[in-house]
Amino acid sequence: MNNADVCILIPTLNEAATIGELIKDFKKEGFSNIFVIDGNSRDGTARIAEAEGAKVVLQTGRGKGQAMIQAFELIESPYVIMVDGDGTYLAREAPSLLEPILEGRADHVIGNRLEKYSPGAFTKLNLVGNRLINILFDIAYSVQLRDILSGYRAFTLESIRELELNKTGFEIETEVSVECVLKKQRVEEVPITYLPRSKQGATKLNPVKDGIKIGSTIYRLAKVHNPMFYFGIIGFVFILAGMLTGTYVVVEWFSDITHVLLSVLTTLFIIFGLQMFIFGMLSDLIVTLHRQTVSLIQEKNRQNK
Ligand SMILES: Nc1nc2c(ncn2[C@@H]2O[C@H](COP(=O)(O)OP(=O)(O)OP(=O)(O)O)[C@@H](O)[C@H]2O)c(=O)[nH]1
Ligand SMILES: [Mg+2]
Repeated sequence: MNNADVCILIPTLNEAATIGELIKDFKKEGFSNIFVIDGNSRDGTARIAEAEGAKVVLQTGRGKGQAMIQAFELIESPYVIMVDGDGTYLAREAPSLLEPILEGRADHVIGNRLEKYSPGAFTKLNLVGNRLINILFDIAYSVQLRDILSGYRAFTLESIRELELNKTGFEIETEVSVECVLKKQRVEEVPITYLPRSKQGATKLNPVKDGIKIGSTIYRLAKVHNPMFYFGIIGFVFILAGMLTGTYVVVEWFSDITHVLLSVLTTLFIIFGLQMFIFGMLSDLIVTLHRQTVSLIQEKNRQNK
């Protein structure tokens, strides 16, 4: 493998403070095939990147996800390293991300930030949010990944093109991780350094708003993979509501007060909740049978090759 076969893909939105240095660092490591997909930055990011010798393309839509999806269509190199442009990742760690792919062990490598991050790299809220999101992901997909939201990854062009990606914002990393699981790609994690964002460049991420969007993406995408989880949560919420109203009705009944309407509501809550569990079980059965059929077809296709 030649380093020219590796495309360093950097999405940027107003990262003038760090983009020049980042490109220089990758060049020092011997990577000169650098592709910046810029979100029409107003601080001269594109100009700086071009002056440093990167290929710069302006994204046609909005959001990090749209930029990534556009870039995946334009890249021609067989290997891709994706890295944020805010100077929080180290170029010299790129070879360790590539290693599992070049050795044929993995299709997709995630740089795990959560093992050796610098003080101040994560705010408390971001750290808690990250952990919660990874736990939710593990429960929904039964895959132990530590850092699905990492912005430093390596993959083959072939494997990324296989994924069905639609998310335009910061949910893109979640969607990539989910799709890797659904497409049965071999995903590996490698510990990396994570540095604090430079003071000059503002974050584009809103931890609460984007955190909720990311959480709901994991949940909604789980419908086809783990329907018991998807419907089970709805069922649980309704049964819990039914238990609360039911307890209130019974307690009041002991004091000779009867709540007819609330009793009806309680029954509806519990029946609806139980129905959700049954939906979950049936969907689970369908998904399992479907999976068996698909793997049988795949096996037959392999035998025919
Ligand atoms: N092209 C493009 N890039 C974007 C857009 N939004 C963010 N980015 C880039 O995506 C990368 C990640 O964004 P950040 O704001 O650093 O998000 P984060 O790393 O999750 O959050 P912080 O911890 O605050 O840095 C950076 O290089 C941004 O410049 C966008 O709309 N378009
Ligand atoms: Mg960042």
